[in-house]
Amino acid sequence: GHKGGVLWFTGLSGAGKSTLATKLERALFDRGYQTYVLDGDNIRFGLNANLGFSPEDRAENIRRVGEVAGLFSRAGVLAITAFISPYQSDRERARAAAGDMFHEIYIKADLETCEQRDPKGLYAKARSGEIKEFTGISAPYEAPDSAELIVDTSKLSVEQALEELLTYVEKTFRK
Ligand code: GGZ
Repeated sequence: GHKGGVLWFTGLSGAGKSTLATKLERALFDRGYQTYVLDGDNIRFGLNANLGFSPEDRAENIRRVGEVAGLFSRAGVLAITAFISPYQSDRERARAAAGDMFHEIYIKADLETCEQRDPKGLYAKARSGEIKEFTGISAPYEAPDSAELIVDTSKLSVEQALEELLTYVEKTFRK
């Protein structure tokens, strides 16, 4: 079996958080893990549909996600969260809400890399001013200083990044 817990991904838009969360979930399912991915697609359109991207709204977004992830964790599920979560203080509060078994994972890619990828054209819109308060362009990103794991997606392939994550999960949550 495995322990419940929270894999808290943080990083810029385009760093690979959702991609890796989804692939990791699939790989862990094949290894008998119970997981649940929380990301913008299932949270920002539902539970957090009333929130935008001001610092206050991001704080509330992350606060709620931290609470929900904590519920999954205490139910024995491995929650994988994929939010930019740009503020250190919000991540620390999520850590406190989720209890021990909270593991902060920095999905790291520099701004230049993310902006070149720009899969949804959001960086271009942020540069032109069409999107305000965009993380990395017109809103801050505070890189973690005590992440349990750093996965550098500007240097690793998706497969290599996934391998690092799988190794970490098996080492940390297998029992
Ligand atoms: C950052 C934004 C913004 C602004 C819309 N700033 O790469 P995506 O598109 O698919 O994922 C990003 C997502 C970020 O939502 P989070 O809930 O993860 O943010 S936070 O943790 O800061 O609350 C991006 C899109 O929403 N998006 N506007 N202004 N990202």
